[in-house]
Order: sequence, then structure tokens, then C-alpha cells
Amino acid sequence: MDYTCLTTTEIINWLRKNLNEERYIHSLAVADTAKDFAKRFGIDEEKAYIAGLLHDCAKCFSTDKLKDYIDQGVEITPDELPNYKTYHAPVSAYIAKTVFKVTDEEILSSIRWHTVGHTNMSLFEKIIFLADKAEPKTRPAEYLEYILKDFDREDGLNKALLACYKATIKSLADRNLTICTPTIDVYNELLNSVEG
Ligand code: DGI
Ligand code: FE
Ligand code: FE
Repeated sequence: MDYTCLTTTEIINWLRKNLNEERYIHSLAVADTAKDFAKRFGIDEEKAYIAGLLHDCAKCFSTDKLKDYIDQGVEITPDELPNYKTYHAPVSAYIAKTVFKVTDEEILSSIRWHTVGHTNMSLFEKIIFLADKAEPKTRPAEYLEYILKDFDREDGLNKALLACYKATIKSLADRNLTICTPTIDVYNELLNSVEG
């Protein structure tokens, strides 16, 4: 199934040109991790791989450039507006749609929401969200150990997501940064969905 107008090699070449080295390594690792998780949860592996590759495609755009896309109509929620670090997610989804000609709505929404998430995420969105946080190439080993410690449990996916949200909220609070309301909502939802 062709999810984009480019071959995987062409996408990887585009990423190499448009991302810094760390982000390039991260993107390839997220794609591999998303594919592994997709296999584990019985969903389309190629589709997860493409979403992983593209999820941060606008991450290295300057803040001014990201703001320009938003000024020109890329939609962002009022909750996201105060933190420019969240802007790359909606802009990456826009680039996936317009440059890579992705039409698959699940791929586009998984990219769109990979940073703040939203309540009631689909399995596909959860897998891309978690793959972004759990890839082993650039995320610290102790962080992986923390978020994946209960991954093999029956409710392991939600457990792992909850640990990601916990770590993000702690880190934002420690840095005196605003925490988007949806981030808190997702945290509460996950907390209520897991046992023990
Ligand atoms: O792009 P990545 O580094 O791979 O990861 P990401 O897309 O999850 O982006 C992480 C950045 O987004 C990090 O600097 C913290 C910020 N962020 C994530 N959720 C929130 C947030 N910032 C605020 N203020 N509120 C959030 O809820
Ligand atoms: Fe990101
Ligand atoms: Fe990422």
C-alpha cells in the first residue's frame, strides 16, 4: 500500500536534508520502534513505519517558520499556543499531507497529536506516541526503563503512556513551563484506566 507519493528512500533522504543529525537518527528509530509495536499489537506495520518516519519532519524548522505556518492557517488549539515546542506536531502533519501527499487520516492524526496527545486516543495514535518516547537510539536508557517497566502487562500500553505523561508533567513543572490542559486530561484518563 502506498501511503505517500515518495519511496521510503526518498523520504529518508528528505529527512537527512531537513533534520539535524540527532533528530534524523531519532526519526528512523521511531519508525523502527513503531513498526515493532505495530507487529506486537497486530496493526499495519508499514503504516506505523511511515508515521514514525514523518512524525517530527518539521521539528527543525525555526520557531518563526513554524509560527508562519500557524499564521497561514495550520490549526492549533488555544491550549497549545503558549508553548512553541508543541508547534512542530501540527506543522509536521501539514507537511506530511502537502509535501508527502499522505491522505491516510490515522497517519495524519497520529503525527498531529504525537506531542500533547488527546483523550480517547486510537491504538494507532497511542503506538506512534509511545514509539516517539520509547525509541532506544536517542532517549536515555533510564527513561526507557521507567516508561516500559510494565509494558508486558495486559494493560501495558496504557501503563507505558501513563509513565510518559507523568515524566512530561514532572519535567514541565520542574522547568516552570505551562502544562496544556489536554496533557492533564490524558494523564487523568490513563490513571483511571490502569490497575495498580
Ligand atoms: O519532538 P520530540 O522531542 O521527539 O518529542 P515531543 O514531540 O513529545 O516534544 C516534546 C516537547 O514538547 C518538550 O519540549 C515538551 C513539550 N511539551 C509536550 N507536552 C507539553 C509540552 N509543553 C507544554 N507546555 N505542555 C505540554 O503539555
Ligand atoms: Fe515531536
Ligand atoms: Fe519525536
